[in-house]
Parts: sequence; C-alpha cells; structure tokens
Amino acid sequence: MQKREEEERLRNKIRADHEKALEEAKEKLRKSREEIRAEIQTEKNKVVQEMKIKENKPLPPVPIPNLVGISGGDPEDNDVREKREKIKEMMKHAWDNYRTYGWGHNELRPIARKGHSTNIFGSSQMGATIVDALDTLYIMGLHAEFLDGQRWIEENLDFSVNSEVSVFEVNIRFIGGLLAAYYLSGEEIFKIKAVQLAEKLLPAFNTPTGIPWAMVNLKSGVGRNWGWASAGSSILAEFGTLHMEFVHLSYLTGDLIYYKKVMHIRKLLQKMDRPNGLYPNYLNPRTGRWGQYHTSVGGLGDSFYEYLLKAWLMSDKTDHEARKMYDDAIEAIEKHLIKKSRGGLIFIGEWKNGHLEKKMGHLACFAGGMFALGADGSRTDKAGHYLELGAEIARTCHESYDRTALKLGPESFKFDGAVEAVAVRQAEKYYILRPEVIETYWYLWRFTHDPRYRQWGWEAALAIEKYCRVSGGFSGVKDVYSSTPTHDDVQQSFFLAETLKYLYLLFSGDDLLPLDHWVFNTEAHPLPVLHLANTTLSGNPAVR
Ligand code: DMJ
Repeated sequence: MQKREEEERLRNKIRADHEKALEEAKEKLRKSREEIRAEIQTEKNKVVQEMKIKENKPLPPVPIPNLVGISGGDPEDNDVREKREKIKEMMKHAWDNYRTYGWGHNELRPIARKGHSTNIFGSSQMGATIVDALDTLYIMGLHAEFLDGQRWIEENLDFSVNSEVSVFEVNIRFIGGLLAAYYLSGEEIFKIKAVQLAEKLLPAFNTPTGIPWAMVNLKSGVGRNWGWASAGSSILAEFGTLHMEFVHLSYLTGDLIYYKKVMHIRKLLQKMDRPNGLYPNYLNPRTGRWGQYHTSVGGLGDSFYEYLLKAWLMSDKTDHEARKMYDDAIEAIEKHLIKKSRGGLIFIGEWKNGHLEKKMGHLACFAGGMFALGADGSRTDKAGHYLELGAEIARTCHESYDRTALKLGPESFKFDGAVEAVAVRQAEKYYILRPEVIETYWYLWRFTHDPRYRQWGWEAALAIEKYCRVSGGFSGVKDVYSSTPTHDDVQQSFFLAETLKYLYLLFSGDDLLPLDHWVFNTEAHPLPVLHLANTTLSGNPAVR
C-alpha cells in the first residue's frame, strides 16, 4: 500500500515537472529570437562571472619588499637628458605602432602593419608585447600607455586556451613581466594573472625526473620537447631559467609548490657528473641523462648561469648554494671556453664534444654584464678580475658591432685566422633588435661610470634609429654587412622589454632601479631583492 502511494507521488511529480517544462518552452516560443539570445548571454555571463570570482580569489597578504627607486633617475646633464628623451621617443614609436596595427597580437610586423607571432607563444593571441613592455612604459613615465596595457590585460588576457607554449619564454616574458608590473604599480591584477599562468605551467614538470618539458599545452597540460633538441632533451637555459620568477611566486602566494619545483631541478643538477666541470646544454627529462656534450654561454646555456648568480642576489646574498654553483660553473667556463684571439680580443667560444669552436653568439654578449654583476662576492677576492673580464667581453662585442656596415652586431661571429669578431656565414649576419650588448654596456656603466659605455650605447641607439626604424615601428635587419639593409619585418617583444629599457637606464641616474634593491630577470624585468630572513621559503609556509 505504502509503495503504491510512493509511486503515485512520484508520477505526479514527473507530470508536474513536465508541465512546468512545457509551459517554460511555450513561454520561450512566445519570446523573440533577440530575447532568447539575450537570456542565453545573461546565463553565460553569470557562469563567466562565477568563474572569474573563483579564479581571482584573493591571494594571502605578504610584506611587500622595500621598493626603492621605481621612478626618477633624471640626469642632470643636458646632453644625457636629451639622449634619454630620444630613447623614450623610440619607445613611443614602437608602442604606438603596435597599438595601432598589432594590438592584442603577440608581436608586430612593422612593414606589413599587422600582427605577428611565433610558435613560442602558441597559437593564441596573448598580447606578448603588451605584457613585455609594461614595466618599461612604467619606468619611462608613459602612464597612459601603461594603463591602456593594464586594461587590455584585465579584459582580455586569458590562459584557459588550447595552445602549446614555450615554458621558458612564457615564464621570462609573461610571468616576469607581470610580476615586475605588479611590484612597480601595486596593481593586484598583475599578480593574479601571473599566478593563473604559473598554475597552467605546472603540468610541464610532470616528467619522470621533474625536469620540465620545453612546451606545455595550457589547456590539456600535455608537455613535450622541441623536435630539434638532442636525444629528446630539455634545454639547460630553459629549465634552468625559472628560479627567480618561481621563488617570487611562492613568496607572493604562500604556496611552496613553485619553490619546490625549481629547487628540485637544482638538487638534481648538483648530483650529476659534469664533463670538465661544464654543464652540457641538453638533459633528457625521462632518463635524467645528459644529451650531446655541448656547452655554451650563448643560446641554450646562457641564462642558466645568469640565474645562479641572480638567485644569490635576489636572496639578499643568502643563497650560498646558488653562489657556489655559479662560481664553480664560471671557473670551468673560463678554463675551457674563454680565450684570447690573435688580435687580442677576449671571446667566449662553444665547447662541442671536447673541441672548442671559436665562435661567439650575440646572446653570449650578455655575459660581460653578468661577470661584472658577479664580481662583488666572488672567490678569493677575484672581484677585480671579473670586472676586467666583463669589460673585455664588452669590448669584444663592441668590436663585433663596429666591424659591420650598419654598426649593429651580427647574430654570431668567428675568431678564425684573419677573421675576428665577424660573421662568416650568411645565415649569421642578421640583427633582430637583440639587447645583450647594450645590457652589458649598462651593467659596466653602473659599475665603472666609464663614459665609453654611454658612447657605445649611443652608437647602437643611433644605428637602430637609422637602419631599423620604419614608419610602422622597428624591424630587424637581415645583413649587418650590407649598407642597404633588408628588413625582416618583425618588431620583437624583447625590443620593448629589454633593448629600449637598458638604453633608457644607460642614460638615467643610478637611483633609478638601484642594483642593490632590484634584480633583473633575463628579459630585463626588475624584481625586488627578497629579504627573507624572517620569511624563509625553505619549509615554513606559515611564516606569512
Ligand atoms: C630574450 O628573450 C632574453 O634575454 C633571453 O634570455 C634570451 N634572448 C632574448 C633576447 O635576445
């Protein structure tokens, strides 16, 4: 009896539900298409809003480090002030044209006047130039442009996309850029976006060794390595250039996961044998074994060494382990890779299977600045030696510019017999608006105040202005030895993030972003030194 009543009750409920659904359907049919569309849109907006609230969850408050010198640096000297103004005008030209022709795209084609992208950014329009340029706009006092970029990020920057990106590039340009913008401006949105992106990168670390894949799909989390890398390897300069940003992420979120990921990489590297004390550029993330024995301070290796030094600097010089790894690494590099040419130029070659290739890449020119930056605190008081070495690298790289028709440096140059600091192969004669030589001039300027560095920096700025500037922005050139340049029609995002920022700093006073308070990531995004004495990251998340 009771069962029959229950069945009857259920039947009535189903009937009532059906009737209600029917009524709702009839009601819908009475509505116009537009009304129905508007209703669907309202529902969608509600879901998006709810997701946003979830994603934009407030992060725990942390003591913000002492932010010294985020503006200023006004030169007293008229001539220097004019030069600085000129660099700012170049930034305006690069930005305004990107704003007009490439807005939201990753980069700009200044001649075709349209957006441009490469596979490092994946298939999605992530506004790489906006994110990379923000802090440069900020320190140059271009606040309306900064706000415009901020608005785009608030409204459009979305990492829930089916797109496979380079973990390294996205880390140094996006996470680094967002964190620097956050520290400079104090705007929470940048921190939130940086953390959202970092969460999307974490699946790249799901490998048998914990050495991350080079690429990860932001939606599926599936990772893989570059097809061209030796024996399916990950690249030293890629998995070794995460430390600064990841430590800041742990600091800002109170979540140790980021810190643990990069410390795991460090521990693994410490345990490995190093041929001749050198770190090979390739490491297989499945087997944990080195790939080809190729060591370079240029591409594939460069920023790994830079981040060892900068890990120490950003820890307020307390991360002694990182400093030791840096000292050991550069001692081996100096022994095996750094030589003097017949003409007396000091260069950094590349070590391939026990053989030294006497070739130096434009990318390796950053090392002049790195040696100078690491001089203070080096072993057995070798500070003078490393400052001198930095100055020699700056001189060599300046020669590589000076020996061209355009006074801009080639991608790679040789030291073979009669040929010194000159590119030989056609494919190595291009200049793509890279910053490394100017970066080195700036560090050397800060440490020595030798006027030659400002002079060399100005020569480079004039050459960029003369040969790379076009009406729609700035472009790389295909052959620096040809007096009639052919443009590659790409305005790289690092031109705004790095090249113009280092030039601007070169003609600013030292009180703008002083080096004892700020450490620049490898994409020139300044991050403050963390005074972690009371807030150790090494095991106690409760401290914040
Ligand atoms: C930048 O993206 C970074 O400096 C990176 O470390 C290597 N090179 C490019 C610019 O040349």
